[in-house]
Amino acid sequence: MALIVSDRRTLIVGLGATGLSCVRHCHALGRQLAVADSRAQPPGLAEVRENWPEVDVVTGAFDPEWFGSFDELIVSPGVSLDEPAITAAAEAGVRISGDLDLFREAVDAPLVAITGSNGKSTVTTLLGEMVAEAGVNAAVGGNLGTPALDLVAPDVALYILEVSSFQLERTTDLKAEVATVLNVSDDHMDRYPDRMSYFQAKHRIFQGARNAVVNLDDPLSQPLLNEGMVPHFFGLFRVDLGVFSTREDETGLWLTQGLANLMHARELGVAGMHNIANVLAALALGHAAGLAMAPMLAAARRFRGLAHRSQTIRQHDGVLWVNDSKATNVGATQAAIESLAPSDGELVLIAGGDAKGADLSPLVSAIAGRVRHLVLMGQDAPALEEALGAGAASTRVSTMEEAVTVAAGKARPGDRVLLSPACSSLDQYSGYEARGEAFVRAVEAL
Ligand code: UMA
Ligand code: ADP
Repeated sequence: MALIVSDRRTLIVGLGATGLSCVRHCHALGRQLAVADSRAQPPGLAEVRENWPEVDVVTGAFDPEWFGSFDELIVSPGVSLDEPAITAAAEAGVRISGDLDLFREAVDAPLVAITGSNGKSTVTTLLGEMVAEAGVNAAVGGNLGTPALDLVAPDVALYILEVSSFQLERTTDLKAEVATVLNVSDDHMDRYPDRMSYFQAKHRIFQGARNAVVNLDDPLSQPLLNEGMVPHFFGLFRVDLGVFSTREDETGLWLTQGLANLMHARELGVAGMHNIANVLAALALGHAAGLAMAPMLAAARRFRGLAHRSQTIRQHDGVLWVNDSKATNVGATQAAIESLAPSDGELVLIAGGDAKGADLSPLVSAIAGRVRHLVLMGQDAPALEEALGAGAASTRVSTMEEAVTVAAGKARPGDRVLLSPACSSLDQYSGYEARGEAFVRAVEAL
């Protein structure tokens, strides 16, 4: 990368993983930099002090006057664009952007961009495995974990990025080779004034895209087609020319492309119709990106799913224990309950945490007749109890150990106990992984 010293003054807002990647990148571009973070000890502070001691890092309350003195703010996804210092800067003419705009300026290789309310990480990871199997040098990351800018390298032939609505709302023109909104259901209602704003943020993924992968089962995933954007389709039980779909015959359930059978669903290492939809999405994305079918199917057969997503932990005293800690919204929990297909109250559901302002009512029909007992924890346990209490008996608990003990007491042989919180974990844990690990530890100790 050429070092061109620039007099453009850039403020990087937020010093977590994204902020650090932006500092590294902008420093290499020779930009004049400063960093702001509202926490006293942001996670990336030591690394900046050590590697780039000349970069000013200001912690504590955001100062509108100082923010307004820059040419550009690069704002981390966790920082709301409604922060008064940011809105004031925008009104004063300061350019507001995020790491994906920097990424777009830095790379020429094609990009597959994946968003949606649920299934992003699963589809992004599976597509990464398909591409690796096809022998293409791809870089895989984004909201999945490794910030987009940390993936940039000259020999990368294809970028595959999971992108969040927070990233997209501050991205102008992603110009993806292939873009998709996998599905849309309520999430992050604490960050958006209404559903439409969340939906619109997600649809920014299609700006400048050449190919769109569309979920026929979710009208909200369908882009208002840009001129020249080529659509590719997937959907369950929607066999049609060109569509990645499923059909059932006397031998079982098939994954299909157009009118042809591709593989039996039972060859997959992931369970549940939502995961079959995820595999179809990955096939459609890979196809739109020009991958051959054989390596994609080989990778799909090998894929065993990700930890904390409907992951079977153990069978104990005839009860199956399942960790779905990554279910941080209502749609994910609905999918997990449906994929376990409980009947006649065979399920004990552990849920709760921070519901992020979501409408919990879709869970009422999901639990009806399926849930023997609800174990509720975290900040929004009372709200869950109010929304769902009529559908199943419930117990409120304060720790995961207690939740597992209560669930073990309520479950009968043949039952399943599912941790699928429908809520973010941040009221009690550092993240969904820590919550899932606490569950696994408690289940293993039974
Ligand atoms: N910060 C402030 N003020 C605020 C909020 C945050 O100063 O009001 C600072 C924090 O003090 C911290 C920094 O911003 O120092 C954190 O930045 P961040 O919250 O943007 O998080 P990063 O570490 O940069 O991680 C982000 C994504 N996090 C969020 O979007 C909240 C990560 O997704 C992503 O993996 C990473 O970039 C790399 O791209 C996580 C996530 O939870 C997994 N995403 C949400 C989701 O999946 O639902 C969207
Ligand atoms: P994301 O990255 O969008 O959060 P993940 O692949 O990590 O998605 O899965 C998160 C949760 O969403 C899982 O716990 C699972 O129960 C649920 N899930 C996965 N795929 C789907 C889907 N296609 N539709 C609905 N829920 C899903």
